[in-house]
Amino acid sequence: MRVQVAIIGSGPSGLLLGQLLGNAGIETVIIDRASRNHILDRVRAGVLEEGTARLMDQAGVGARMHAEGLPHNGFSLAFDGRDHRIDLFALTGGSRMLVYGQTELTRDLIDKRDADGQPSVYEAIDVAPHAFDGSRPYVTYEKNGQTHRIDCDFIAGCDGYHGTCRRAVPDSAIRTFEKIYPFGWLGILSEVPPVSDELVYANHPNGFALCSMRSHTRSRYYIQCALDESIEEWSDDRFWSELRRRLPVHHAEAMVTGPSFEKSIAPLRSFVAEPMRFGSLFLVGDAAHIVPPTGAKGLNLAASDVHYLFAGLREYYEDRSASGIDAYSARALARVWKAERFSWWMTTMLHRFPNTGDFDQKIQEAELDYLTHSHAAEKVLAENYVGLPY
Ligand code: RFL
Ligand code: PHB
Repeated sequence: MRVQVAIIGSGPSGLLLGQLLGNAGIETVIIDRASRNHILDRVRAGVLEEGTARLMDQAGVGARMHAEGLPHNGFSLAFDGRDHRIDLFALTGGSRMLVYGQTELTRDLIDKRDADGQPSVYEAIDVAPHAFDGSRPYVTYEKNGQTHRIDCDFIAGCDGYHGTCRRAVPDSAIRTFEKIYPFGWLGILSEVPPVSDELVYANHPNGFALCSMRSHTRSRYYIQCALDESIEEWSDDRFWSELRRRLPVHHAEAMVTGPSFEKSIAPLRSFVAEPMRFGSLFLVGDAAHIVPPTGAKGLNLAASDVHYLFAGLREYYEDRSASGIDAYSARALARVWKAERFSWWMTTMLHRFPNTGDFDQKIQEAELDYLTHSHAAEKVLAENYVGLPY
């Protein structure tokens, strides 16, 4: 088989890139090691920047997102028993976020790819990129006991943090930067109405908590937990009472609880690989960078990478110019590092760090106090939260 662009990974990065390229008449195949159902069942991000929503429109898959997504004009910072509203819309001169689950976005893209008859391979074993330092790269994988080879012009490594593409790059050609946080997020989904119309990010002596949602009837809640905790130790009752404890009283009293139908612990990490291009291999999304989820930036960064790479590849095929693909890594990384900074800052401001001394605790309190009393500081938060322009 031969295609112009072989895409490894059928998450949001690979699917969005595949759809944009397909619409522009550029042939792709998407190869993933997971099954279609596994990909469709994953629960992850929930909040889209306007730039991500625009890309979904550009890909021709925005209809359900606009019909079912919930526009959010602000969110709350809760600490010291009080709420402080960040009015994103007013502070940014008219930007808002859209609550629409990554699960739904992925489904829209997979359905469209199927409807367009574009090829995807699921449950592929030992997927590997080859010869990407030259002009004849190819991808191999095994399926049903047979080895397959796909020749291509370019390989898009959209295979997430644990993928194979970044690891295929020789150590001498790549530099990585990493920060591991000493806690994780325990998250649940429950079929109960959200405690508030907007998201609530809470800083409490017991640790961070986040009230998010997927719809008017489905809530997504998170609490900071230790890394060595196991899910089995967290009954639903224990989760609800700890979440309540970390919220201002009016939220705790208003909270509707019910059984959870998804419960998981995610570690928090900041990570960047540089550069994001190695010959004819491009790294996109989580394959190249990870942010802690506190700033809601992971999926949105994947989308801006896709925007830059799609623009470069289209220029290459339509105008016979390599300038866009040559600029891809630098353009993407400039935005990535600002989102890394913002996500680190939100994480540092809102979590309780084990073994923090009194000085650091006082600095955190001063940060929150400053933020909620300075219009300039609120504007900086809002500008970054809605996503820097691209
Ligand atoms: P993905 O989604 O990880 O998809 C990668 C795909 O590659 C496949 N794969 C392989 N295929 C072939 N061979 C291999 N060796 C392979 N290894 C892996 C996998 O099966 C998979 O299908 O990466 P992508 O597409 O770059 O998308 C990134 C986003 O998924 C991620 O950044 C977000 O989910 C992060 N994130 C959030 N981002 C936001 O923008 N807003 C949020 O509100 C938000 N909340 C979150 C989050 C991530 C979370 N977790 C669980 C880490 C909340 C949480 C709890
Ligand atoms: C989510 O709804 O899953 C979510 C929302 C905001 C975040 C992180 C996760 O910052």
